[in-house]
Amino acid sequence: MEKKNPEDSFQVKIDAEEKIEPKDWMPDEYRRNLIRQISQHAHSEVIGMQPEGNWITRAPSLRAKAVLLAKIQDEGGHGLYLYSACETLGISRDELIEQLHSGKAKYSSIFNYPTLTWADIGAVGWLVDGAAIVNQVSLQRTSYGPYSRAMIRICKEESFHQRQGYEIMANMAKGTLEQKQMAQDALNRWWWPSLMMFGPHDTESAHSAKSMKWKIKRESNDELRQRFIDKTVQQAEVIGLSIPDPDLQWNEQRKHYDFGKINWEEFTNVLNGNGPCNKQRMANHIQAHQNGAWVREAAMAYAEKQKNKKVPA
Ligand code: BYC
Repeated sequence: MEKKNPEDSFQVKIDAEEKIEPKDWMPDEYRRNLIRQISQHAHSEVIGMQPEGNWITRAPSLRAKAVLLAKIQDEGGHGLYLYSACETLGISRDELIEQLHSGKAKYSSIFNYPTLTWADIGAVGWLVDGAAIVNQVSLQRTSYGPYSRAMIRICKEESFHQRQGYEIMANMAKGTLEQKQMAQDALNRWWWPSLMMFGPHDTESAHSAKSMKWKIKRESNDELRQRFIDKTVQQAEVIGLSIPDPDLQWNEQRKHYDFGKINWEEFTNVLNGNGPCNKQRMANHIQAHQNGAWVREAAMAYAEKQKNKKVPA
């Protein structure tokens, strides 16, 4: 009988919706692509703590502060699940961090924008976590087992994050005129960068074809972006804010909103390190990593000591 080549058997498994687990055979390119995407995702979760952390000391009430603290801690936790999922592919945490610091690995463009007012915390939760959920619900069905399982847990927490952001925006929108203006201003500044989170249009997306074939990605950048827009326009209407897009219009034929042109030049600029906060975000991460060196050394020394401990007979 003719022997099947491993690539074919791999694709049969993928097509049958079986999960790929760490010890299973996988094409090198599948492994590389997953490391790229999962690590970018992990780095985004951790770098994403910075714009929100900026407001912990200035939260307008004890309740708001407790909620924000809990949310930011969750994001750190998401980073940890994702780094662990990524490590199952045979790369170490040190290498992943090194790739981030050297600029080889990306993190989401969205976290290179500043959080200027408290309303920005609302906009980040509502729009950024809202966009993240749309993407991540789809990724719960990704073909790689550890990534898919991490996503299931992350999605549960992200829906709380989205709601806390929407609550801030809703309260500000029904507050004083000045508060409503702050909420609208935050929406104006975060709307377009949130649409960029889904990546380039499908026709320009370098990795989509392979990622869809291998079911790393289950839906395309444009499909997910459209779903996010359709959901969010209605949410803005409910709280009386307007989406900053004069071309936004319901298309009865498509049963979707049509929307204006995304500024891809701005996106490329941010990806190339020239967004408003790229340098600051990276400098903070490098500094925090250096400051934590003694913690990693102590943890390693403790682990070593435990390993060498004699178990009493
Ligand atoms: N920012 O071929 P494409 C979160 C890069 S939410 C930066 O379409 P792919 C959080 C892309 O990496 C955010 N880079 O790529 C939320 C590629 O460059 P490389 C994180 C981007 O992978 C709230 C090139 O452009 N979520 O963490 O098929 C609070 C061509 O793109 C971006 C995830 O990462 C971008 N926006 O599709 C706290 C979700 N878009 O790598 C935290 C998982 C594209 O060849 N990731 N690029 O140098 C994904 O679903 C996919 O990676 C993407 C892009 C949809 C983002």
